[in-house]
Amino acid sequence: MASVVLIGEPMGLFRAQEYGAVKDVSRFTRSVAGAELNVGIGLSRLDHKVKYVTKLGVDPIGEHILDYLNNEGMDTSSVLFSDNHETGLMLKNKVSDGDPVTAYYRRYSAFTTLSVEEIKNLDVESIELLHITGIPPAVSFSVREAIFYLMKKAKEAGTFITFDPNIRPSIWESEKTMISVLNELASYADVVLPGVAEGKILMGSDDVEEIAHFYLDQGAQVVITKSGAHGAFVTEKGKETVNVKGFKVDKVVDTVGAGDGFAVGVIHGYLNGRSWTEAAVYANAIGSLQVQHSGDNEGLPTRSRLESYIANYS
Ligand code: KDG
Repeated sequence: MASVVLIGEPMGLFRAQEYGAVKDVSRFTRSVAGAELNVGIGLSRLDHKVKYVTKLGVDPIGEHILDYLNNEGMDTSSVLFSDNHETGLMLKNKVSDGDPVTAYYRRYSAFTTLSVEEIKNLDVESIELLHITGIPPAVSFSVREAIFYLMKKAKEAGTFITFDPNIRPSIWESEKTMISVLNELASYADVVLPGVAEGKILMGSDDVEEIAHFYLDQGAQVVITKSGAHGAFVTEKGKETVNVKGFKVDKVVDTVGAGDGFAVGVIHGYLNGRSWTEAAVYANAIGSLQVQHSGDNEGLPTRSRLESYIANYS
């Protein structure tokens, strides 16, 4: 049985093989993307039992994604299929510095048609952890409803919930809605994982203490705030904030997926009974491994790779 359930939209990812704007690129490499999928892959590589819930189109991209998930050892028994909507796509440019630009082809994707009815029987009561991010509630009203339904059901059952706001302003109908939905979803979570820049948008401050106390006051037990090169700030209810330093890397190849790697580390720490500051060390380590790769999940380590990376880091 799965110990972690994730729900999200996977996409076929086409990564540019040449520098420049995507419109000018002629060579791409195909892989897979999706924030929750990345977290699921990361946890599976660390030997956790993961169920990934999604809805795919019956098309070559959807088939490729399903094979990919199965090869990564994830439980795909709750993956659904749409007969008349396609799997989403994403293009990403190649950069020598800074964040890549992404172009989405996902507006009427198969995943956007997922409904409460289709996930009603999903077991979130007897699992150890439900991980939710802020991307699915942006893609359609029916998915938004399904995410609220699952979070409420998990909360009532006492299932541990981690939440990464993962803000994607370009796919929300308005910034106001994005802020109110994401902050409401965060109020169901035991752990909230905002970035400093996300805090600025979601609650109007980039001050780590203010961000943390906003979510603690809403009900979280711990807030772990990501601050890029400064690492992570761990604020547990009733305790002082602790800064857990980041891992320096020689060359950042691509920042996409680093936040997902970070979530993998936090969840891995929790499932292994570690303290939140120890979990943040895993999180920083995995985030730093992921930014050294151009794919969205290719840098996520196995358990032995993670342990040796941390042990040999100086
Ligand atoms: O966090 C990485 C994700 O952003 C990427 O894999 C694609 O899910 C994705 C999205 O919607 O941006």
